[in-house]
Amino acid sequence: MNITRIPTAPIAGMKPGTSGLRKKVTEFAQGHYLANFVQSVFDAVQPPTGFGGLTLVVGGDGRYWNLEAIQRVIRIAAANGFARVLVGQGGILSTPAASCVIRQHGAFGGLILSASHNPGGPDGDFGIKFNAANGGPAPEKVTDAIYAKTLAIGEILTVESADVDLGRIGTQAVGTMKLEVIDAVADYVELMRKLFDFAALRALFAGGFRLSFDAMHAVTGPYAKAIFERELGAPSGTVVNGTPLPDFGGGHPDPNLVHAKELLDRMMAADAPELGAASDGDGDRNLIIGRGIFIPPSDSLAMLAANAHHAPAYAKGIAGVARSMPTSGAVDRVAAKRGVPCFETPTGWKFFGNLLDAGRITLCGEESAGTGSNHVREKDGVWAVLLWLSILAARQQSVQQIAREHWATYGRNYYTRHDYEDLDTPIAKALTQAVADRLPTLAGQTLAGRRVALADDFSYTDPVDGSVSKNQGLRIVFDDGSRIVYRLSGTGTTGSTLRVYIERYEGEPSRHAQDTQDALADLIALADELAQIRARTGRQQPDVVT
Ligand code: VG1
Ligand code: CO
Repeated sequence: MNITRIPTAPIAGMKPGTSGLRKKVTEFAQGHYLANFVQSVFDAVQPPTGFGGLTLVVGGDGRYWNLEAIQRVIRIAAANGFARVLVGQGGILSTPAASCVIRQHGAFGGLILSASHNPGGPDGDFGIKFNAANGGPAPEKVTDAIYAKTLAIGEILTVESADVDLGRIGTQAVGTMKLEVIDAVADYVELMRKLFDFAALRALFAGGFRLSFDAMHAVTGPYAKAIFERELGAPSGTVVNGTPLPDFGGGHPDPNLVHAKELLDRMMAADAPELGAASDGDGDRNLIIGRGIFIPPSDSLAMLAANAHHAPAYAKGIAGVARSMPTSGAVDRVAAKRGVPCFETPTGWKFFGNLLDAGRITLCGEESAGTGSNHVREKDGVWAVLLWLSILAARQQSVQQIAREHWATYGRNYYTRHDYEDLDTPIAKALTQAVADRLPTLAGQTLAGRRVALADDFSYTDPVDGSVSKNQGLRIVFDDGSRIVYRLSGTGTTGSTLRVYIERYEGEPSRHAQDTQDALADLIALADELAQIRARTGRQQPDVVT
């Protein structure tokens, strides 16, 4: 095999502490930008004995430039000595499916090509990240090592070879490396069959139950069609926008109430289906809407935790749960009642990995519409819908009834997230710095009629390996459990995005009927006042309210 050594210079742009690289396609397509990152990953993770005998999994969400990027990754993997690369047919693997394939095939790790919920197309975003042998995003010590390599890289190894045929299932050779194109959905469907009672779900659909699943022209289409329509017998048309398109049909594959408005409107109509759901670009997020009722992701996590035993995989109960710090405390109340531990981690799925690997938790989730379990090491959109379906099948109640009963039992965590997108980075940084500077003076003060119990910059010590992650979000916690949290997004590609998370607990069911924004009005006003958001950014309101 002829290995070509291409001299290169360090690249800028990987944010330390993030699991990969997310940039405009135009940036990725320039010169050796992608190759630099891929080589940096291999330099950082290479075992002392090299990659001989090891398997790498590669797949993406089908966005613009996916196929080109995969061809390049394959050549670099061959030159770096991998024995085998597994690629999903057509270059497709949803993020949870990639996690599943890595685990199922005992791979060394995988490269996932996706910018998740960010828009695609020639002017859109692209991304790549490395997942380890457990199927999960690389932990911080690995991403730190990758980052260090991106600053020091001098050479890329690649081979000169023709493009492989990604449409044909089977084995091809790239130099001395075996390239296997695999069915992109088969392993994943097999895993779902083990976790859920497909016969019971088939019976649910046979009884006339209606689901509307919006794949948002992104990667979950093939998975959703295979599972909901073919395996479970839901009528065709259950999956809408089900063909992955390179530009996601010009849309923004982010399953929130703004970008999944079509689904929201369908679910609020008089003849709405029983359950509505949507997933994002790479298939790891989920939006859940029952007929006439939106279920906030933090509540969905709590409801799934409270009802998981209705699915065979979780019938024996759950070991524990975890949520990211800005996620509402709804799941904490379920854990307390069940007598299982609840962990509070920083934002990002990689922080759940150790807890899942150690068997300390079974379910976990984030307010950003990510829910998952120990079945893979990524959040999983289709899985969340299957768990909801299992619960609806077992309880024979509507989503509304389940939600109302849940809130009556556990109380309700009113919760909202306000996003201010594409702010000038210096303005966003100055704003959070000013809040950080004020935090020490806030403890003990009374604001909006509540006493501040805690005001700090969240820092996390991993209970499994003791590693410490600092600066994970500014939080102001009141003695009644209400909270205001400020964080800057780590996944945006233009300017800075400020996220403000606001929460209040209401234990009294008779006061549960309120609109969320009304229920939180005084805290929303306080959040603006404390950070001077309108004054500093010039924005009169957030771009996205969830
Ligand atoms: C966002 C979400 C976070 C999620 C991350 C990756 O990060 O808030 O909860 O883990 O996206 O999700 P940030 O830093 O922009 O707030 V995905 O669907 O892009 O893999
Ligand atoms: Co995603």
